Amino acid sequence: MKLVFQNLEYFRNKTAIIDCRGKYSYAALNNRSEGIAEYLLKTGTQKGDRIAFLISPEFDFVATLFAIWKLGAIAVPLCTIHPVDELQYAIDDSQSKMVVHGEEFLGQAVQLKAPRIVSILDIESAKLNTQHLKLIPQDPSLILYTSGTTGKPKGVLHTHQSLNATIQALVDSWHWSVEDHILHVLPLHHTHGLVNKLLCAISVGATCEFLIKFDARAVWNRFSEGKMTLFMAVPTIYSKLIAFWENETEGRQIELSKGCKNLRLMVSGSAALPLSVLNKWEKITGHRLLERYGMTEIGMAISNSYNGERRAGFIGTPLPGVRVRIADEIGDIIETENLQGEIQIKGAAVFKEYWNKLQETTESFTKDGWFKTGDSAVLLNDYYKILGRNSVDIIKSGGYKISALEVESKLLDHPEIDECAVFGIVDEEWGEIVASAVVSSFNVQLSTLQDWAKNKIAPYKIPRRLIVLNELPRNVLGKVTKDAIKKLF
Ligand code: MLC
Ligand code: AMP
Repeated sequence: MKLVFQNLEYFRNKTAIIDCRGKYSYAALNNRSEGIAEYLLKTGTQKGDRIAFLISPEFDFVATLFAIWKLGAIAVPLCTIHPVDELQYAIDDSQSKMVVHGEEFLGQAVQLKAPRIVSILDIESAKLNTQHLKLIPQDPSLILYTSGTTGKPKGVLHTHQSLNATIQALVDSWHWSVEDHILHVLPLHHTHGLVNKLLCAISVGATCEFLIKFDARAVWNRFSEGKMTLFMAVPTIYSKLIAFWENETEGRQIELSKGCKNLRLMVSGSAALPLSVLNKWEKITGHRLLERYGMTEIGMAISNSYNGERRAGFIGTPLPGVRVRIADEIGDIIETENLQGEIQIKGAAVFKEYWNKLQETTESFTKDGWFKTGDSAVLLNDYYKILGRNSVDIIKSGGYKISALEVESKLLDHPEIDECAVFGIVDEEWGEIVASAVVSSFNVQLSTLQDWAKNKIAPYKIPRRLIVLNELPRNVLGKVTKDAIKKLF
């Protein structure tokens, strides 16, 4: 099995990456990744070491990722909008030996602690002597941090083989080819941006064009140029694109809509796609969005059809190589359609373990080896439909997964907050937004809380709504009843 970074020379003259600085061929990508690998090797990197990197979505991000993989080391891509505390947590938890950073992150880099911290600009290109490096598909490749129900984020460890399983399933099911050109607007420390968009593109010799940050006008402009064949995003992005289109003049709307004609596929995932967005997007662009379902731990699992039915409100049928079942509250398998239960997954794309968390890993699987997603669904006429999540402590906002418990523990550091409860409330644009109820003898205000939280909490985790209560409602066991508080909003 050829791994994604082992095929670069095969496509050597094709354009691999376009970023804000220019265009780079597959040969240039291979050379740069060898240069970075040589530096990592000289500075003592060994197989299995973790290397963290804080680089914007651009050519050097991809070259660094492949350099790490060429040495059999484990890549830990960091979130470019996380405050220093959250970056440090990922570096410490993964026991990374080195942090490689882009020049724009120097401010963060000087505050970080790691055995070695290096700017990507200080790494010169050189030829790598790779002969003696042995890599097998079962070797660990990547740690992605994900929020869970237990507070602090967990490192999801994938192997080359598990990543490859998702890549192969998507390449086959969505007909990826060397002719494809994808517009990339998502962060690269999550599965959606990293695997579904970047790695699928590179695996087939396609072109991946990065926007450094999502911007509705820039996306519409790129569509209008007519070169893109593929687009993938979270539902919030489609909402924002629709809002932009609606604010344009009629003439301009016609032009923008026309620009989408050359695309062959537009995909939505990472959160539920509202029917209003599906319908408006189809009306505006003529594209019926293909909705699919996945998770950091399982890669992509379920998808609507490329050529066949894309059923509104449903996530589709299992992707090749993925086994799906639904289990009830006591773990019994539900065989009949239309009965709600938890989605459980088996297959080659499932992760290896939570990094250094044996107990959490064991608890996340059933005794017979199925991963318990925590998502609730039904099967109806062969298509799966997501109905919600088992835990009120997980929030999905704009495609980001947020742990309510993690936010609560940070808010409790605020000097004016005595008690707090954090939860998601439904929002048309963001799917959910973070809300909090607090007990505060000082009657804390939302704006002062938000100012205080900046630089302490990632921006998308900061509460957007606040209610001050005399006490938090609790059930007979003393547990805060978040569903009761939600009704107050
Ligand atoms: C930004 N903001 C958010 C937010 N993103 N608030 C809540 N939730 C979010 N997701 C806030 C900012 O803090 C800021 O607040 C204001 O919104 C505008 O910020 P912005 O940076 O200009 O927003 P924008 O660039 O429009 O970002 C929106 C977005 C981004 C949708 C592009 O959130 C995003 O990239 N989401 C994708 C996440 C993702 O890739 N998930 C995949 C996980 S993998 P203020 O107060 O300062 O104005 C996975 C598996 C699978 O789920 O199945 O794919
Ligand atoms: P993450 O843990 O960030 O990888 O997010 C994975 C979660 O996103 C899943 O467990 C689901 O809750 C949610 N998700 C992904 N795709 C969809 C979808 N199409 N519909 C509803 N929820 C989704």
